Amino acid sequence: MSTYRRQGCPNLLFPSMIGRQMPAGEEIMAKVLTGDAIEALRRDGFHFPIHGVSEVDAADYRLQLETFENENGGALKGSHRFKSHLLFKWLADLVRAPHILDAVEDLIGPNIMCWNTHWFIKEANSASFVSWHQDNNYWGLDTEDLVSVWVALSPATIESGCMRMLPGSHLNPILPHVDTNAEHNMLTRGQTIDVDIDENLAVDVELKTGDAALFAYQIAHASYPNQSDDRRIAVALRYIPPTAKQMLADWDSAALVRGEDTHGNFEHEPLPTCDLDPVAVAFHTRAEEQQRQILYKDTEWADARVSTSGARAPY
Ligand SMILES: O=C(O)CCC(=O)C(=O)O
Repeated sequence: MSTYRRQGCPNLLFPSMIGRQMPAGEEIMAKVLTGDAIEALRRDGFHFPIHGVSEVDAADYRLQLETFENENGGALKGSHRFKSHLLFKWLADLVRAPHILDAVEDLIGPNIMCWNTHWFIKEANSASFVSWHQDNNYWGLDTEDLVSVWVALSPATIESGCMRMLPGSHLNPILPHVDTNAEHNMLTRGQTIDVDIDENLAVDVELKTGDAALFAYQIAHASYPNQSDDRRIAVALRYIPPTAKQMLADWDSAALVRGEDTHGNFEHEPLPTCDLDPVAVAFHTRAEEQQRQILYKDTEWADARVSTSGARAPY
């Protein structure tokens, strides 16, 4: 436990802390994050490392992932890279792990929904990269309180193409983005911030296997190709408070992982009882299709993976 004294800070990163009715100057008990960590998240928009999973568990999860890949035609394909906590039991358990939820609770309060899980896998010596972007530019969620917990299942180093973050960029309004659809860009539309980023100010988020980084919905971040001989494997867990709303679709879903759903804005996702549990897989098919429609809204792939002109969506 640590205590955190709230400063008279008008630019609150996580407004739910106001919802916790913490009068200015009073102390709250944080469950796991130190005051410095919370302050870093507010000031910089990210904090790392925190404990994600043990090295033994990281190796086991990697084995389970790679076994699934080997049995299903190779590297995890697009539809399996989103909302995978509905497919894999170990991931359903990880998004509910008390030590991770304690950290998220310190930031957004006791009612927590897991909205998504995203895989970011860069093959060894591959050209895959992630352009500079802000997640709140395209996920459609009306909240400033989304917290990402990015868990490294292999080393994230400068050589392997770790994330880079621009401190304080979460305090800006959404910056203009363009869709580049660039080859090797891991983002669905190659979304790229359309203003110059001063790379000298960026911080490399290097993580050991099993460690995790916390970051804000609005932070500008990117990553470069993997020049190492191992795969760079990460899964990002996305948490929201129930006050969040989906603005780009009439329907969206999330798993209630702690506390209560005070607003009913998301259909609750089932907890899989095993890998590829048929009930959860059926839910995943619906939820992942909705994700696709949100991500490709206003493009030729808004309605189907293959457009009327015959072009296949990148994912
Ligand atoms: O894994 C990466 O390199 C980028 C991750 C990312 O963009 C995200 O988690 O939002």
